[in-house]
Amino acid sequence: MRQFIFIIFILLVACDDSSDGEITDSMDTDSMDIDSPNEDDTGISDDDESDDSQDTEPTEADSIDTEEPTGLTGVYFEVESIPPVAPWVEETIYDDYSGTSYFRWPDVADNSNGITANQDAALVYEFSVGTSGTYLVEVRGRRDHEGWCTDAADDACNDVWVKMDDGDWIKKMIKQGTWGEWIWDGKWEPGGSVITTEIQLNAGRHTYRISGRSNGVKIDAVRIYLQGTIAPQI
Ligand SMILES: [Ca+2]
Ligand SMILES: [Ca+2]
Repeated sequence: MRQFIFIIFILLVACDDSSDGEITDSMDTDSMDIDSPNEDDTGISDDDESDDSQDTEPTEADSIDTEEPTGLTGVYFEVESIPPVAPWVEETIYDDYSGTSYFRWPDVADNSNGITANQDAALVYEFSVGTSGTYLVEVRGRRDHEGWCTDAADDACNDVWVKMDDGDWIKKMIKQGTWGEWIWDGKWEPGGSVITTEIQLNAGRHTYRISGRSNGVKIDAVRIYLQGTIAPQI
């Protein structure tokens, strides 16, 4: 009987060992399962790092956009994006202007042609393009039969002075045969010939200046865009 009980005891101990082994195996399995989630965590962590780097990249891109807009081929800006320089006057009398207002060059010239010869009232506009090439420069403006221009000739009351970067001041017209309506005019007169304004610009920052020439001329907005592309809108 004692031998039988001892054998049962031995069997019970053997079963416990087996049970411990199963638990140990199970723990090993759990341990592997834990390792596996850890690896997944590492993967998630990588994803997080990836997200972080993605978060960083747009910031760097924004920085690039600010300094040198990659690929940008056109800009549109309102003349009133900067304060008027005297004697330029900011007005909203004639509607259908772009943006919030326009600038008028008042009747300051007292010569027979109503022309200001110097360019000391320059409006200075900074802009950037991201593509080097030939650009068209157009100014939106108008002239009206009023004040000094009431009985002015058809080629009067329509000119401003413009200057790109370190170039010369050049007479630019806002005319196209019209009175009393807003128009886009891309013509200027370098060297005595009226031609389309085509300027070679490198990618980067540039400065465009406008000063008054003709009594009564009004300017509203400017668009500068790569030749062969669609003119930028408001
Ligand atoms: Ca003229
Ligand atoms: Ca405007």
